[in-house]
Amino acid sequence: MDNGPDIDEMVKRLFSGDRRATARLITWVEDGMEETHEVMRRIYPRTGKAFIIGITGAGGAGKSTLTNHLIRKFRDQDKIVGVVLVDPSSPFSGGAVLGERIRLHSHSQDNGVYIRSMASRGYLGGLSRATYDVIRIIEAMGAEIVIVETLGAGQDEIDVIHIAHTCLLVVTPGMGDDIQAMKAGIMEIANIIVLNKADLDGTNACLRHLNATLSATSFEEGEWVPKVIPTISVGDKPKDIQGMDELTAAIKEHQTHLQKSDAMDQVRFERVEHELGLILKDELQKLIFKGLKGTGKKKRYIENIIKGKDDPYSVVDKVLKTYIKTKE
Ligand SMILES: Nc1nc2c(ncn2[C@@H]2O[C@H](COP(=O)(O)OP(=O)(O)OP(=O)(O)O)[C@@H](O)[C@H]2O)c(=O)[nH]1
Ligand SMILES: [Mg+2]
Repeated sequence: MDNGPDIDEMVKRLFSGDRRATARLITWVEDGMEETHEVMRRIYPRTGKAFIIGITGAGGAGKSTLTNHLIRKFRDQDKIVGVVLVDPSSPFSGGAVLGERIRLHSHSQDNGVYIRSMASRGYLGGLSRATYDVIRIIEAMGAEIVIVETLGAGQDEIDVIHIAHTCLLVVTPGMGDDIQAMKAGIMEIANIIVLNKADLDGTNACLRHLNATLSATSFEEGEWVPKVIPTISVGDKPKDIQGMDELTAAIKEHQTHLQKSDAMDQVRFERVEHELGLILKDELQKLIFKGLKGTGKKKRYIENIIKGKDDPYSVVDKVLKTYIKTKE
């Protein structure tokens, strides 16, 4: 009798929006289970259609608090929402005001929200292959919107832009120097710059600075000009919360802009391009290590590198030449 996991059953449950099946499948992916290949193959045709919002920024900028507000906005529109938190530096606690509501959401009372955090950065800080798979699983579960929260700003490369259709960069007042430093990259990262914590000192100066940076940048005809949206995401009373309507309107506007241009196809292309590269790298490595198994070669390679007789680059060259016949 085959006691392996029942892929048919799991995929069926996933398609029906079953949260426990979703959670289980994500764990399979994170554990690198063999079965995930078959799962991904089967669910793939049902994925790729959700609208993906990336939300990035420094630790503690307010990404999760803003995500809470966005979840509520999208739930008000009856959209099924998935949230993936990559390497959160603090738990997704929910803002003070919305805490209760979100706790409710994340505790399976509302089948319309699925939140998952994952400690899964690839090498070089890029989003790992598992992130792509997890997003696809959540899409297959039925999510129409997927919010991906990643830590980081001002880094050379923020991979979330390759996954997300709309990318929010969250900054806070007092980040003036940081913003200065990332001036060049900021337009490439952010479709919308959220100036969160607009209740704090320095907000106006920061706004002026951001707008000046934008005005000093030239945009081509028809090109999207990043929007700056000030927000206050926490407060004692609901009316203390500000900028959420403007933020959702800006997201909608960017989505419309993408749909009018060919940018939507461009994002789709880049996402698949990255995904393909990641899977290829992974599988190639697995294949080669499998081939070396039992030969003692892997151990020898490592020892030689440690002894200084060889280096990883030469070893990889050698291994590739031996195991892969390239058509020259
Ligand atoms: N004053 C003020 N505090 C805020 C605002 N938004 C969020 N905060 C607070 O900032 C802290 C960090 O908020 P989070 O939403 O956890 O920030 P984050 O960017 O998700 O943080 P990490 O996931 O740890 O990187 C919390 O204590 C929030 O209550 C705001 O608009 N104003
Ligand atoms: Mg967070």
